[in-house]
Amino acid sequence: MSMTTACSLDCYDACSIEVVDDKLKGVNNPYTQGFLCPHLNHYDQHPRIESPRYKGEHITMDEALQLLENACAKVSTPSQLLAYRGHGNFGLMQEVTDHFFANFGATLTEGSLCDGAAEAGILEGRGANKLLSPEEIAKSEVVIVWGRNIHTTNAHLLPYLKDKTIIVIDPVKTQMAERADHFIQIKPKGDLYLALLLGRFAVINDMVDEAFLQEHAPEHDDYYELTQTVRIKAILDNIDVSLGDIGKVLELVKGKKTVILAGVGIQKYRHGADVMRAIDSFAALLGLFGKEGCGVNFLGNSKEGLKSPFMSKHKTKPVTVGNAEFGRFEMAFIQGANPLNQMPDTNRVQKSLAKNPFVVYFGLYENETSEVADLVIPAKSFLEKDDLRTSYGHHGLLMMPKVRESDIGISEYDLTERLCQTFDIDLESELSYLEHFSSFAEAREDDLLVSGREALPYVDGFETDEEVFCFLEEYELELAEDDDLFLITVKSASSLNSQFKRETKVHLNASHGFLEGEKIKISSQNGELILKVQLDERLRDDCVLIYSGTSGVNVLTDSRLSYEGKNAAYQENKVKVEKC
Ligand SMILES: Nc1nc2c(c(=O)[nH]1)N[C@H]1C(S)=C(S)[C@@H](COP(=O)(O)OP(=O)(O)OC[C@H]3O[C@@H](n4cnc5c(=O)[nH]c(N)nc54)[C@H](O)[C@@H]3O)O[C@H]1N2
Ligand SMILES: Nc1nc2c(c(=O)[nH]1)N[C@H]1C(S)=C(S)[C@@H](COP(=O)(O)OP(=O)(O)OC[C@H]3O[C@@H](n4cnc5c(=O)[nH]c(N)nc54)[C@H](O)[C@@H]3O)O[C@H]1N2
Ligand code: SF4
Ligand SMILES: [Mo]
Repeated sequence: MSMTTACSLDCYDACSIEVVDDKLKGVNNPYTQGFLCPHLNHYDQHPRIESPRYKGEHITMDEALQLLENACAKVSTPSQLLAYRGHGNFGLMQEVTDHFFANFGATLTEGSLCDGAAEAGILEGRGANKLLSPEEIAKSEVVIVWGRNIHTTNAHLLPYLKDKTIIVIDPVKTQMAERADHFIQIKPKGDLYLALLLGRFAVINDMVDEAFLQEHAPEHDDYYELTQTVRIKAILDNIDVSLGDIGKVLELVKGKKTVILAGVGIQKYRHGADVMRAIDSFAALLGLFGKEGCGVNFLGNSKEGLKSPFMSKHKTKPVTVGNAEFGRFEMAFIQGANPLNQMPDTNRVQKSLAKNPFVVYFGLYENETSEVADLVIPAKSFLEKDDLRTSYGHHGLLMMPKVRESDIGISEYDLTERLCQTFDIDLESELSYLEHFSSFAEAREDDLLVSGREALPYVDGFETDEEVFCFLEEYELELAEDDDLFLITVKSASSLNSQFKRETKVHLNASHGFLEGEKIKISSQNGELILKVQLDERLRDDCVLIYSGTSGVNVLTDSRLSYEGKNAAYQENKVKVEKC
């Protein structure tokens, strides 16, 4: 028997899956093109948490739920319960737990560990974060891949990029950089200046779209003035970009349908919102918004056009997810997340979790967080419960019906239903929520899309207060001149953040004099860790790379958030390396 569902993982691609004789296969639709990635090809090989546990002892699910209810009932005031939800599963029904916690009066989180800085920049400039679909990207002639590692994180977009002129801007020589028509191996954190200078030279070279600017972006002269504050030679030397690079980019995009694919790499800094705005500003000068085959694609708002049936806000003030103080609460409910590995500043998180008297971990796999939790509740996997999802990479609305029975775990809906019954909170049937979300679907040939979205985003203008594009107006950025190394911490091919097969090494090139496999100490002002070396000639001399999910990586990062967007800023700290 065969059934169709969709991958639940936090990924641009949101693939459709055919389950044939219990095996997972990629569906041959426009997004999935018949293949899945290693995570899903080996999905069933990763050991699950099979039974609930309390203080290390196995217990029944009913006992676990009873303990959960007792703990909720015992907090001195509901806001003393922190509900911390990650995106281990991207399904829309995952948020049903927010409904209970918000009604109960618990403290929820706001902000992001992921894309919040650039999203804040997009909202300021464009008023709404609309995604540019693969179908539109396919109509472009030139693609600028800016801080995004498409072969690893977004492989199903590759067929849409065939035969295009490719420009890559990245400190790492990625697979896409290998095949690019032009590659700028920029110094990390240099993007704001590069974007400002591209804008300035686009004006000098008469490449701006006057008609577009007049109608949609009237403040362009002010922006041009802002770009003139950049001291060209000193800055280009600092960010390791040449005037030739700028000339080459402008020559390649001139008169061409151009798309910029920006990834989270550009915005892992406190000033991340400004970087995105400067990139958007360059695009606006060229008139790239609202035109066929043109635009700027970041992680789009996957919820655009949907209305949540769940209560997710309450008068209790939320805490920011990037620096949540677990220790300030009497209870923490952690769902679909591994904060002890993925949040910045692991040493702080560890101490903070240790101070919390009742930590609940609700997830699929054992990890750093499940290890310290008082109560561990296994979840059902996406194959074992009903859900549906949207994506930040395409407009699909994908059904995720249950395709397997399992005795392991509990679904988010069933757990919520039990809590709502106990605490007398209204909850509708699971089916009615599934139908609610399904009602936002519109049929295309053989798949479903979120209805009402513009196929060509911003074709009717922008959604800012003045309904025009708002250029970046000011910036402040000091570029350090020390000899410390930049920390690049990005996604690996074998893991999905901390799920599946994690990387274990520190990557650097041979110029530092270390040998392959040698153990070295990496330290930042925040902490230190020891890892084995993997020599990696894709890197600049001034960078080390440690993949997301590597045990201990976030000992090096700190809890300061982005200036806008309340986002974690994983690459703000520089590091030193030494023999140990
Ligand atoms: N295989 C796999 N796929 C994933 C994930 C995973 O863990 N594994 N995670 C998913 C998630 S949660 C997300 S948010 C997406 C993110 O996917 P991407 O947007 O691709 O993000 P990253 O892999 O973090 O980084 C992308 C690129 O930014 C570059 N970069 C780093 N610093 C800078 C800089 O200062 N300037 C510039 N120009 N570039 C820089 C890096 O070298 C890297 O090539 O991927 C999703 N897909
Ligand atoms: N150093 C460094 N740190 C990073 C990043 C980086 O690039 N570098 N990236 C950041 C980014 S972009 C992101 S998005 C975050 C991600 O951070 P997290 O959201 O914490 O991601 P994961 O570590 O993958 O943890 C996901 C958890 O979800 C659980 N899970 C999976 N499916 C289900 C389900 O159906 N139900 C329930 N209840 N649980 C489930 C799994 O057990 C897993 O432990 O990390 C951030 N942290
Ligand atoms: S993780 Fe991404 S690429 Fe892999 S199957 Fe899921 S949606 Fe597709
Ligand atoms: Mo993310």
